[in-house]
Amino acid sequence: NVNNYNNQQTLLDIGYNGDLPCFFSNNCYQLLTKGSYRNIETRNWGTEWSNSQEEFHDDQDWTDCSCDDIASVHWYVQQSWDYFNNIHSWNGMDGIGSRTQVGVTSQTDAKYGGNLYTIIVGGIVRQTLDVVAHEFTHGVTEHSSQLYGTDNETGALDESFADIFGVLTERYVEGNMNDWRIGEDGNPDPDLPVRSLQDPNNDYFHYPDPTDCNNTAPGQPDTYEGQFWYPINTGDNCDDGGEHVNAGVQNHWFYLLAVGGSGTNDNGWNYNVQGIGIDKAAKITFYNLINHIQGNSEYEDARQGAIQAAKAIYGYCSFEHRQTQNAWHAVGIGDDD
Ligand SMILES: [Ca+2]
Ligand SMILES: [Ca+2]
Ligand SMILES: [Ca+2]
Ligand SMILES: [Ca+2]
Ligand SMILES: [Zn+2]
Repeated sequence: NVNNYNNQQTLLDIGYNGDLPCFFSNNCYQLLTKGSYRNIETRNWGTEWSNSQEEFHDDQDWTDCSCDDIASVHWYVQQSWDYFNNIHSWNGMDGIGSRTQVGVTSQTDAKYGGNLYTIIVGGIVRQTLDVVAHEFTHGVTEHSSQLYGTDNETGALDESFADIFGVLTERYVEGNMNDWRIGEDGNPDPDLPVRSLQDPNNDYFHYPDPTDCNNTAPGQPDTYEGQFWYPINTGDNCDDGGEHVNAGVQNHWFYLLAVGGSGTNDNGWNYNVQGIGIDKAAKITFYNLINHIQGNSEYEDARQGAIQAAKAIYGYCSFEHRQTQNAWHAVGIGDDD
């Protein structure tokens, strides 16, 4: 696993002199980070936080023991915290630095546990940086916009913000954008989901088909109500109204806004987006999440909020404003500029 803490020695050498900085008391280090802004505790998950076991080690080099995996997860959450704090001045999940609790389990799983600020992750294939950062972002969406726990189009926006900031956190750590996928470092397990912001229609999606949980969905849409769009509120579903499926629309909007692209979408609309760069696209996306998105927002609201964000940050009729509008047009929502 190339993203394991054990194999991140170069990065750690730069940032932490080879050590994972942790809380120290009674001659023991604990997977608890209470620095000037990070506030994270990681435990071996039981059935709930109160019966989960704390993890201790005799020094700050956690690579020489079976605690390597749990230490890696703790480090990923530190990186997620740092990304939001250092790039967006957002401290922790709620912006005011409340404790994030991380439970590491032997089950293959990755989820955000709701209003207890808890991430639960397990199985080496899910213990990867972008997946952990995705779950951390659910904590941010819950406490900033009340998005977490919603379904249908609103749930799709929640999943999309988590995918976008998951990918951006991995980029923040690696220093450049190597990959627009999320979940790829846990593979080659063929049953686990991998989503691509660049190419949502790809064949490595591996998510249950909302209309038939025994089958795998063929891919995600890159166009609103286009190919692979899950028709919300029709029939059975096993994905809260196709929220992981329909996330592809905003995911691809972000990609096009960042790097640009031209072509014809599933509606037959011609589009031409000039990329404004990943950093500016991230700034617009975060501003939208914090200031405009609400617990009942749908795709049209996400479009309007992003355009408002681009105008607020870069000015009316700025290049960034126009490309934000063009990128939504490209994914099938609204006119171009
Ligand atoms: Ca050691
Ligand atoms: Ca949901
Ligand atoms: Ca990735
Ligand atoms: Ca990767
Ligand atoms: Zn999610």
